Amino acid sequence: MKEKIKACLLGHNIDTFTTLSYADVRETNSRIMEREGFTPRSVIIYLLPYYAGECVNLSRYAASLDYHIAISEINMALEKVIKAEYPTARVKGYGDHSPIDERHAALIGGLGIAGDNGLIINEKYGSYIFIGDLVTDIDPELLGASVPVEIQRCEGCGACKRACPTGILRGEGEDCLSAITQRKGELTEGERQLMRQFNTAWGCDECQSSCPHNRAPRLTPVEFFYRDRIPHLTRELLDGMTDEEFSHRAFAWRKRKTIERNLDILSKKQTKIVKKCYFYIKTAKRKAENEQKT
Ligand code: B12
Ligand code: SF4
Ligand code: SF4
Repeated sequence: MKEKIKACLLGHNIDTFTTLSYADVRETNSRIMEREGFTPRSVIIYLLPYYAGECVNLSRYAASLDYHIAISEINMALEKVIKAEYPTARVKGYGDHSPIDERHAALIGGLGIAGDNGLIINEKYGSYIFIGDLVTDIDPELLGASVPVEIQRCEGCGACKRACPTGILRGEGEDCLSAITQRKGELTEGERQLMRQFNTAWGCDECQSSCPHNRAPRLTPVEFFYRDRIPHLTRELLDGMTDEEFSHRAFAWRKRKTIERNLDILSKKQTKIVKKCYFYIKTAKRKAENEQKT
């Protein structure tokens, strides 16, 4: 069965996965499985690399279409493979709102090491990966479940902590800049300034771009992340999106108002730059004219 799972994931260009016994993972929300109505016995956990190039004013993950779409496509394919072998099996796929601690499962599955920035770092793809998982009621032995490995940590070089704009990684700040950009409603002037300073309309990558494990990031082989990619989001692009197109973006879950607010915050920075440029041009012109006169 594990070979079939591997072939299915490789069909989606995913080469990093493992299977674990549910007894070995850390359940963080038992109500999810109660609602599903089956006893979880095993888990498939995989990494989805997403680095597809650099961005201007969006974090790297947010330039691509919403990764939840990719994860649910993959989970559906995995479910098909499992059901073909075990037609009565109960299966449920997740990505984010899982009954288990996904990062912990990826770590004990040996898929990466724990970074001091709170992220999983994979040997091949660095931290530019998402985690997807599928819970089943199949006997873990039948899925070839791995024995959990000891969790490895990064070398603790401190670069992510130094680079963190809000200081939350140093235990100083109140919130993560990524969370600030995703918050609805009014932001404080300090928060708006941070967004301008780090030129982000959605998310934050500072603790990732500063990490030595991401120095030469490998481009994702997953085609999904290149589809309709927007490295530089403008108000024109956003306004031109139909509601259907908008709903596929990573920033859609907070509705249009939030991302519009963020772009407005950044546009104030551009207006400032343009004003500054005009000021310098004017001063230079005046200086030249004065020099000609004398
Ligand atoms: C909510 C959430 C966020 C929140 C809170 C982040 C956090 N660290 O908990 C915000 C919006 C800030 C966020 C930001 C990002 N996220 Co996020 N996020 C999640 C989500 C959906 C749930 C995490 C959670 O709340 N767990 C429950 C809490 C209680 O568990 P915990 O982790 O043990 O919480 C402790 C610590 O995290 C810490 N803590 C709480 N808040 C914060 C905030 C920060 C910044 C830090 C460092 C620590 C911290 O205190 C908690 C109690 O001890 C997970 C998916 C998942 N299921 O894990 C993705 C997930 C962790 N996020 C992911 C990503 C990619 C990001 C960003 C890189 C996106 C971006 N470019 O902006 C940033 C990175 C920020 C960072 N350095 O962690 C990926 C990480 C992949 C990887 N390589 O490990 C995940 C696993 C999603 C996925 N399916 O792949 N995220
Ligand atoms: S920047 Fe250094 S301390 Fe931070 S996650 Fe990367 S290796 Fe670890
Ligand atoms: S995403 Fe940005 S603000 Fe959040 S922990 Fe990383 S560097 Fe700090």
